[in-house]
Amino acid sequence: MGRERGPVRRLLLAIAFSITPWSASLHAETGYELWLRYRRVTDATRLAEYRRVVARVVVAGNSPTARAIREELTLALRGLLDTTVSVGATTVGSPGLIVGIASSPRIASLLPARRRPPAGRESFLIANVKAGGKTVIVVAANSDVGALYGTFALLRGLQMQRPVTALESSSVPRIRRRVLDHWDNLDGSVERGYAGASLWDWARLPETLSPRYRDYARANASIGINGVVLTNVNANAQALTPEYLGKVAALANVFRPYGIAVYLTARFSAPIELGGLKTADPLDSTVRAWWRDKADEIYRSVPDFGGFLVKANSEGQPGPQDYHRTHADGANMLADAVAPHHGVVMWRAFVYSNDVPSDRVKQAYDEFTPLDGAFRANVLVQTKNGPLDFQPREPFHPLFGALPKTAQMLEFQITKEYLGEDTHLVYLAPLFKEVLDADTYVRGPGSTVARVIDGTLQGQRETGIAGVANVGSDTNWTGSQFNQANWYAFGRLAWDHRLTAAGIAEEWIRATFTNDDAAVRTIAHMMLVSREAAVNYMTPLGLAHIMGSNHHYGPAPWARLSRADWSPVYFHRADSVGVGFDRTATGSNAVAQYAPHVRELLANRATVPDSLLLWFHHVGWREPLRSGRTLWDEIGLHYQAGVDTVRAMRGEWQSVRESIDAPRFAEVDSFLSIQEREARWWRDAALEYFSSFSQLPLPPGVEPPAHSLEYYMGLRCPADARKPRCPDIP
Ligand code: GCW
Repeated sequence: MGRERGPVRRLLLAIAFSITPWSASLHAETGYELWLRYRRVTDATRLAEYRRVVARVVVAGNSPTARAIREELTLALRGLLDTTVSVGATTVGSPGLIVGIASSPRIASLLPARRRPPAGRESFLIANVKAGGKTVIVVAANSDVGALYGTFALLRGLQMQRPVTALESSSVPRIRRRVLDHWDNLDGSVERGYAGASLWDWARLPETLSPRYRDYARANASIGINGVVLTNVNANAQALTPEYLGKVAALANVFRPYGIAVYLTARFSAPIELGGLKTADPLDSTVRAWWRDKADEIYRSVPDFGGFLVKANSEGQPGPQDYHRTHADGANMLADAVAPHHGVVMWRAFVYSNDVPSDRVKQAYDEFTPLDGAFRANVLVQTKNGPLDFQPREPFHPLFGALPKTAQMLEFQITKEYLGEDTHLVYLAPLFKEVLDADTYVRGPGSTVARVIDGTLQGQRETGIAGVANVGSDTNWTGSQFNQANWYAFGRLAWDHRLTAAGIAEEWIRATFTNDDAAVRTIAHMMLVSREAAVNYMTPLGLAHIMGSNHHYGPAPWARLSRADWSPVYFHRADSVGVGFDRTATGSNAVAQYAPHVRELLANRATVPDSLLLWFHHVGWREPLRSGRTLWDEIGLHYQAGVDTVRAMRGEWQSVRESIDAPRFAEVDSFLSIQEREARWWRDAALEYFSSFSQLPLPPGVEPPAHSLEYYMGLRCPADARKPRCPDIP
């Protein structure tokens, strides 16, 4: 019977769906639409106001970008205003919204003389003016792509249901290259990707262009991302063959109207692998000629190609050091190849070697500071936010500010390799902000990482920021609904690092989920506490790198690997006395890499923040911290606080049920229950392990671990790169 019920039920469902009004089926809430969801404005007064003002829209011009703006406005206004709005290159009657180039006669005649968009190709102005006694919203820019950014800013205002008078703004990006780095392999897999296979369907390109390519470009443009590295930094030279370059060109053509340039990773040994040369020595003239020819070939198919991203002499990747040359020699060779075409080279500083008997977190600084001033003007040294590897919390990387004569890019990881991958709700804007706002003190107080990166501190003209993408072919793009917020937050902060984590969360929630004020407040609260919760249940008080090996999922503070500096035990250094890595002068002296003020702050037990304590100090289990409680008690209470926060988040999510559509509500709800279970797993495994050193009882308020240390050590997570899970964690 059960067998017969299935098809009958499916048939009934099919009938039910076929009679569902088109608008409802169009609005099935999968998360696919991201923050470009454009639902009808819920505030009746506002809806009436918008309908009154924005009845007719003119977007001048016929460039592909102008057409993209018209398409976006047609879609968005139909959804938001729930009525048909005429959107055209011209209009009969006077428009209520006009988008175009500020210097065009039509827009210039509307704008008062003083009101112009700020200088720059990407900047824009949104102004309300009166024409014929009626309000007209003008989106003015210096280029079509600026007009596109202005349009998305306007739509953001409408999605937030701001009064028309509050839509006025003007904006200019603070960082020039705002790039997503895809760690996508040519076989469709994504390194550290938790959202399904790669978006790029190489086998079907260039002929078949998935509609997702355009939706991906729209999403990026809406938050100001203007560059995409298509391929993994663990690079495959095949991406540079004529066959693949044709595919790359097809993607570039889709992205171009949205202001997005493509970049590729360059495998340093490509001249050998593809060109049949005997060497890839960057000072060898045949090698240099090979790269020049390759660059010329790329630019013939992709005239606005952005340039190369390179991981060299790191984790087994080939590089200039194979030929006893420096990173600067390698980067400059590629920079010379792309310079005639105005391309750049983004050269990663994520390097460490097993042969160097030094603290791993010191190696990038040691290798790169002697090269300051040696890089070409079109090289950006791309440095991860912290000196280790995208941990839940790290101090800022000491290279920021330490290369005054070098353009430096900041690399964040949007994909949550170390932060619960797809399921855990961890909003990363607080992490991004913590780094951007960190003060390097290299030119006195106020020398923030953000000012190093935006070029204002040390006078850099080339500026950039990269985020390792969390996007894949899952319907919801990012593996979970809330991971979308991290893509969004990265883009918004790349455009303007002064925005706040709370402000960005609010925008995202209103566009993505609901405009109900109480629900917005609750969800924003969940998001804003989530990163500290993850730090607490994974690596509190400056602990780092104690996760499971390879898949990097779940706790394994006991692990010892073939390389010392891959091993959790190397990083936490627990013993019978205490725990933590002494990076002061009595230890590895990594603190010496920071400017004097920061160095002293971190080296001194009295001034180092608790949040970085065990990163810089080996602290006795019984030593009192600021709170007056012992280190051991604080460790226990922090782990417990992490679990408690996740529990509270589950309750908060329940309280917004009425405001959220059923499918997305249920998905988030189920992921939060996974997160709570795994937060307990982290807490219990870590406390069992560390108590084997401290030999101390857990303080009151900390729940006793559910299982023995042996139990946690014996768990084997399936090492499925996409979703390692330990299903039998209680
Ligand atoms: O965090 C580590 C990852 C590697 C990655 C590497 C890097 C692309 O575990 O998967 O390789 O960083 O940033 O190069």
